Amino acid sequence: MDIKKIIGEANIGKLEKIPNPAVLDFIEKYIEHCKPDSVFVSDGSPEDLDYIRKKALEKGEERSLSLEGQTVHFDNAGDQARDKKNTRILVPAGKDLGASINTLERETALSEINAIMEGIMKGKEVIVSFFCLGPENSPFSIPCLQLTDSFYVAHSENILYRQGYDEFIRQGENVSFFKFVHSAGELNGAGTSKNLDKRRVYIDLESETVFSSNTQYGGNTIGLKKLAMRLAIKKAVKEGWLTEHMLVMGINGKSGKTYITGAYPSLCGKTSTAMLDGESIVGDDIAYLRKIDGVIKAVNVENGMFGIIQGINSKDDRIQWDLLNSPGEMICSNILVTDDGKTYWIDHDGEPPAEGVNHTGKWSPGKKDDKGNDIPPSHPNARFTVSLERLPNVDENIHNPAGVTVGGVIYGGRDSDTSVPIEQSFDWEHGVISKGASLESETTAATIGKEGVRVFNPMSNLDFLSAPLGKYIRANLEFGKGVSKTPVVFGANYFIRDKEGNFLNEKNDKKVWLKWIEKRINGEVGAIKRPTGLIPEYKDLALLFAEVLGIEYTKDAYEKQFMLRVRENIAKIDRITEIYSKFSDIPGELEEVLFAQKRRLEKTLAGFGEYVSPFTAIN
Ligand code: SPV
Ligand code: MN
Repeated sequence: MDIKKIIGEANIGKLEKIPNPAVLDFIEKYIEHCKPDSVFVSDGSPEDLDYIRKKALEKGEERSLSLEGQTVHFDNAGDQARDKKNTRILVPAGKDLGASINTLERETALSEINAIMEGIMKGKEVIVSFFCLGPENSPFSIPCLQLTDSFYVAHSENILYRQGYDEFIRQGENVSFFKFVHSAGELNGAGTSKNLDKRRVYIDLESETVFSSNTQYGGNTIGLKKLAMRLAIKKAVKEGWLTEHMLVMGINGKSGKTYITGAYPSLCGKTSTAMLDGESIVGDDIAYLRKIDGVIKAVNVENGMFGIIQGINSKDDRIQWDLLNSPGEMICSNILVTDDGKTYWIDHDGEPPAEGVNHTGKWSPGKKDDKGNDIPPSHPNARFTVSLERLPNVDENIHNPAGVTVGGVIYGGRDSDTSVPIEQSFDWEHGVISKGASLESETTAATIGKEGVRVFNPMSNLDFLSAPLGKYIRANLEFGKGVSKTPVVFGANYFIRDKEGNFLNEKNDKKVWLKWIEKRINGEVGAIKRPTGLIPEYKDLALLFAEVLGIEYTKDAYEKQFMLRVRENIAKIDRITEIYSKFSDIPGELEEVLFAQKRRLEKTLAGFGEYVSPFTAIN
């Protein structure tokens, strides 16, 4: 096989400009192995991006929608979310990363994935692209090389990431870079991955390469998203910085703009928080945090968003609604599309159309699955891919190579019965341990499996860990030390319910919580001390609800939302300590902090009972 001939002269010309020989070696190796019929090297120029856009349509991987620039892509009905089971971190024989991480012995895994990928691109064109994680030319930048035989994946990456061809040239000969090889594998008549039994996402930490096969769903295929995140967590823990499943945003207040980061598991309000109108968005999913000159700085690793299209309506999510209803480049996946290219999704305004097409094929209201359950109009994990530049509230520092200064950090979960909507922790250590490392969340449609099951999800990063949990927690604890101003840590929970199962908050209440956070960081309001942290005072929230949402916030609502649920909080600590007792390398501080919290709660239980109103002072 004459590799150079397959790559072709024009492509070779583009590759020769990159001074790092490892780039060409890698490309040649995997072309030889995966055997595509042809190759397209993108240097990120407008013409190259356009070629990829057009090919995605031509090949049927995307179809045009009625609004100019919008397309739809469908994944196989069995390929709608991240496949945790078949996503493995490769480790050398005998090495153990602990129970929380799905590993596979490296040599075995590499031979398995090599066999799966041998000749997998026959009959297809492979797209070679260069990207940069984080802003270019910055201490945060990580160059990336992607090979994929899916124009949908390459197109998505062109929307979601900063182009990196120039960064590869700039960084010269010895740059180390992340590498991704993806193939959708054989496609069925509908153009979706057919051999889902051979779906694999294998992360080789040693060579910083990720292999992804027989899948199209973005979370399994878009190399720079969760695949790179796993490589970056290992790198960060080793080098003393953080890779987090976090939004980055600015909150406006009397003191100007304060930047915060926020970690929430998938489908728990991260994107809708990052996009709140009146505030500004730097990023909605993945952040790198570094200590630079004693100051904690964060950047958005990405340049676009892969947001969930569920429950977006004109009332609750104005910015997202407007975006979805205006022309401009956007890929929607796994929504409902009518004959005339109109779109619909779960909890869209108005009634669903009489018929349309979704990831299950032809759809009309009442369509049932094999088990006789109603199939909703769109998949609950339907997504839209769009550049952040298109948002009216994109932050001016999104590409700042120095990042933004982090004033606060939020850890948020989906918790129906334990945590109050918003609470400040006593200090960094208390926050990292009792909010971050103790995060629990009910499972959602973002991963394959049952929904609504309470699972442990430290820092909302459990699915992506590639370093032992204890080392990762240690890295977080150390990160807050030796800085001139330690970020203030908060816990958030938008999903607290009453005994009857009714949500106690409206979707927009988070606007108020954020304003309160901003005021706490800047020392503008007081707080009430509880065994679990510091909660807002009624009077401050009443003012904020009136100011921000124009509504009256009743004492009754406050009392219900901020009621201390003592037994539930004790039970949570018991669950968490039980989980951590199974690990050998957990920092001792964890047990100390949680034990002290349990003692405070037990004392409260003895003195005040199981449910304590926020109007009751606890000394
Ligand atoms: C998530 O599930 O956390 C996402 C989407 O942000 S995915 O790309 O699937 O990871
Ligand atoms: Mn995510």
